[in-house]
Amino acid sequence: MTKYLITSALPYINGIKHLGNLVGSMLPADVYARFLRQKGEDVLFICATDEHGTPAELAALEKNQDVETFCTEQHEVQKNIYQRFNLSFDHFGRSSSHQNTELTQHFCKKLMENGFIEERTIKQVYSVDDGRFLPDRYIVGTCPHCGYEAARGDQCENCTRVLDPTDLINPRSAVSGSSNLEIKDSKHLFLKLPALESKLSAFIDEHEAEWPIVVTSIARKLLKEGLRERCITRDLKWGIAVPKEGFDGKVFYVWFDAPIEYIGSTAEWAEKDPEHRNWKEWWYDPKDVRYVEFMAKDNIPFHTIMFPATLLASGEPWKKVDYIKGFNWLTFYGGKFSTSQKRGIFTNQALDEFQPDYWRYWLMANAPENSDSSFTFSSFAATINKDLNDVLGNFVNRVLKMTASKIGPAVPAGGEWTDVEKEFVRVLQNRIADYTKYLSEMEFRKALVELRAIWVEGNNYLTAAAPWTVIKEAPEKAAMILRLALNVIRLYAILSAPVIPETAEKIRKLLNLENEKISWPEDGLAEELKALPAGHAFNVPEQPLFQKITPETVADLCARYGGNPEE
Ligand code: B3M
Ligand code: ZN
Repeated sequence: MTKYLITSALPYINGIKHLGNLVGSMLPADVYARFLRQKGEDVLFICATDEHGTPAELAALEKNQDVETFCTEQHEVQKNIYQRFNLSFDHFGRSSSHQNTELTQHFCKKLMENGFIEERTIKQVYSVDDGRFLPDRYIVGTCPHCGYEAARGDQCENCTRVLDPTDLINPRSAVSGSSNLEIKDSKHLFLKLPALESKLSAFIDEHEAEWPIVVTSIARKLLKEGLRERCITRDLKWGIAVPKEGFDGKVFYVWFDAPIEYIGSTAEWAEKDPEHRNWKEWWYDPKDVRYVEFMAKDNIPFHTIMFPATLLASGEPWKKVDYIKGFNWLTFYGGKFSTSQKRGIFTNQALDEFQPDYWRYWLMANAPENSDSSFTFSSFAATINKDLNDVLGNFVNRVLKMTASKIGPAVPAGGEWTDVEKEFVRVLQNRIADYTKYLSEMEFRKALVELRAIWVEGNNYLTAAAPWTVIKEAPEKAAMILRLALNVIRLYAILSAPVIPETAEKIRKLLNLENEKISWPEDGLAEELKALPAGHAFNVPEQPLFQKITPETVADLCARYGGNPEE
């Protein structure tokens, strides 16, 4: 049997992520993992915080914390948010773990042994007063183009021009403000990507037909431009030490160790539980693992070139990705989400406003799969009100309340299905087949259109069958209709669970089905729709599953988060 290894791009530690980060990797990965688990597949779903690099150091500095404390705290903050979104990671690790340290150093040694690493001396800016080398963005000065006084060594924030630290007028250290800077020689390790070009090209060829265009086009473009040696070490204190003589005080470049943390996090998962001690079965020469990665498009170069290069160059049989699901951008009213400009809505804020399933549903229905998509509060409210409230919520409430009031709070017996029921079940069966196919293919927008249509079919059936009228003349028949409708509610909980797991759980509680195994309906839907036997007790909802979002709320959200109620 195939096992599924699923990884989501690792959220960077420097701050709380926005909705775009969530929908670009972690959330769709979760929907896919949940779907496969329900289908009975063996799934391992791995994520972690990406903790090294300059931005982590800078963020810690800003908070007046040492970077290790900062990362420990921020890891917990992010982990907690993802738990509240019900992201079902098997493990949410940390790239600063000892496992990742050992693995990263192991890979470096293998790459050196196999001749894929070259040592070079390069010129770096050294701050005498800080006693350290400064990466480009740690150097500030006056922009030669626009005169902005706080331009960074890599880019001027004011005129957006890309800069070299030596372009800056009056350069000084962003750490201390000192202008006592020197240019010094520094030794670094370079990964010889050109020597791996043909192997990488063959690796992309192998997957070209299957992978999304957004993924292969980026990889192809890089290969066409020609690969260059890439520096994989940095003059920083925070990071994984370089296991080589003469490299004291240097660490690996964050993008070298971050993808290795997919493996590292799996090793962390194993450490938690002796039952997982054979974790290498997922990664080292596995025979039966399908490995799927989720990420936004800016991460694609690292996952199609850099990480496979590391694995290939090791000469060891590490598992390489089988499928990459890449995403475009989610925008906020067509523009960028921005922390500094307080534009957009961040994951913690989102949870303070509404239950997680509202977000999960809107984000998956509007996932930026084939192009960018734009978040607006009006669109959000419209979708929640129509799809969740009017369609799903209404069906569940209506059926439970009507049955309880007209017959009683247990599944009624009733007679045989008529042709109307048989036709309804046939239509559902077809839609479920499509929904299942789209989820398997990770075509999430199409899948959600189908899920909604499945809910709509239930409402249509109920309207056509009209049990509230039928009950007067033919109580047996009305009972049959409601028994089927109650079973449809159970089915909806199963089918909706990958996308809106908390709602699915609420519905299952209403049906007293908390402990039922929620396996995916395969063929034989007719049987599935008889699962709830006559006499099975249910509960009447005390309040509706969802609450409508009013125009006033939309206006208020827009005022607080910077949106436009007219859009
Ligand atoms: N940390 C994503 C980012 O912050 C980056 C992903 C690493 S995946 C190995 O852009
Ligand atoms: Zn400028």
